[in-house]
Amino acid sequence: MDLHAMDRYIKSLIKEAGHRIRNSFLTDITIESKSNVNDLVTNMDKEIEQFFIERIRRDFPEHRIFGEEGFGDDIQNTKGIIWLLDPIDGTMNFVHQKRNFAISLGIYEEGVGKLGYIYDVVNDDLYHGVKDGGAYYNNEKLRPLMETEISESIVAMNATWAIPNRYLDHEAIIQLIRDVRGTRSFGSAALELAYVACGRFDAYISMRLSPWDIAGGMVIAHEVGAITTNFKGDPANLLKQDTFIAANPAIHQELLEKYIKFK
Ligand code: 2AM
Ligand code: CA
Ligand code: CA
Ligand code: CA
Repeated sequence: MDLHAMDRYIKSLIKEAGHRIRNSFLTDITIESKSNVNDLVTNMDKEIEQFFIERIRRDFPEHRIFGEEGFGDDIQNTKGIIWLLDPIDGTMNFVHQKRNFAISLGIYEEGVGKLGYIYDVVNDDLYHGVKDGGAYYNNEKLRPLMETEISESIVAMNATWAIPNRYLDHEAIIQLIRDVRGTRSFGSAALELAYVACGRFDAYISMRLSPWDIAGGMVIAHEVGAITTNFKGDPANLLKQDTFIAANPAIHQELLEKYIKFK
C-alpha cells in the first residue's frame, strides 16, 4: 500500500463527506432509535457510510469495509486491508447540538493500523496519523505526549459510571474523580481520542466501544506515545465490542491498577 497516495485520496474523500454532512443542516433529517430510545441513528449516518463504501468499492475493490451502519462487509478476521468506518461518531451530538461529532476512519493491513483519521466536520479540523510517520492536527505535526501524573490530569469519561453498576467498582471511579484535576465528557469517542493525542486530555475511558469507534484514533494516538488497551490491559480487539482506555503512558498503568476495577 502506497501510504502517501492513499493519504491524499482519503483526505479528499473525508472532506467531501464533511461537505455533505454540513449541507444536511439545511434539510430535514430522519431520526430513528437503534438498541434503545437514546441510541440514535439518522439518514445521514447511513448515507455517509454508503458514500464511502461506493467510492472504496469502485477504487479499491480488493479492500474490505467494516462500518457501524452495516452496509460494508461481514468482517470475521483481520486479513488484508480493512477500512474501519464510523460515518458519524457522536450521533446524539449531531442531532441535538449540530457539533461535537466526527467522521472516524482507520485503515488496517493484516490487523496493523496504517492510517487513521478523525474529522471534526463543523470545525473543519482534521486529526490524522500515519504509522511510523507521525500524528497531525490540520497537517501540523503533534509532539510526543509529555510526562504527567494523575493529580494533574484531565480524564474524559461518562458521568453514568459514578452510578453503582454491575461491572465496575464505582467507589474507585469516584476516587478517580476526586484525584484528577478534572473530568470531561464530549459524547464522541473519536473526538475524545483525538484530544488525548493532542494532549488536551490525558486519558479517555469507556465501558463499551466498537472497533470503528477507536480504529482511526488509535493510529493517531500511538504516534504520540499514547497507550490504548481494554480494561484488562490487552490490545484493543478489531472485531468486537470491548472496554477501552487511551492514556498518556505515564498514567495508563496506574489508572488500570488503582481506579478501574472489575467486580
Ligand atoms: P455513535 O455516536 O457513533 O453511536 C457516546 O458516548 C459515544 O459512545 C459515541 O462515540 C458513540 O458512538 C459511542 N457508542 C458506542 N456504542 C454505543 C451505543 N450502543 N449507544 C450509544 N453510543 C454508543
Ligand atoms: Ca451509533
Ligand atoms: Ca461511534
Ligand atoms: Ca456512528
